[in-house]
Amino acid sequence: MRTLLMVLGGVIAATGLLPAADAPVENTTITVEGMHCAGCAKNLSTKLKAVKCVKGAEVDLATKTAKITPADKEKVSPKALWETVVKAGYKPTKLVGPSGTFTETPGA
Ligand SMILES: [Cu+2]
Repeated sequence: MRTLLMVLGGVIAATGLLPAADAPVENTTITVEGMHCAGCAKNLSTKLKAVKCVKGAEVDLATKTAKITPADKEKVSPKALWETVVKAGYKPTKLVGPSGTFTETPGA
């Protein structure tokens, strides 16, 4: 099963449906546990938008993800985003962005 998934992933990447592995990642996606309703999602979105250099933040309650878009040519601190989620009262479990992938508070 695992091998099949890897093959499928390769086919999808080769057909260009997904960005190639070396394409620059600009957005940051955070997996967030602990949101219960649309109010939670809106609250978190507002707080993430207030972080330095953030242009947009879309929080999806169903998929438990927050997608953060940086302002033009700016780099958003993964640590600042992670801490914003924690301060808002939710639990970040994974952050994927230009600086890498984190499953605990990023160092900078
Ligand atoms: Cu709520």
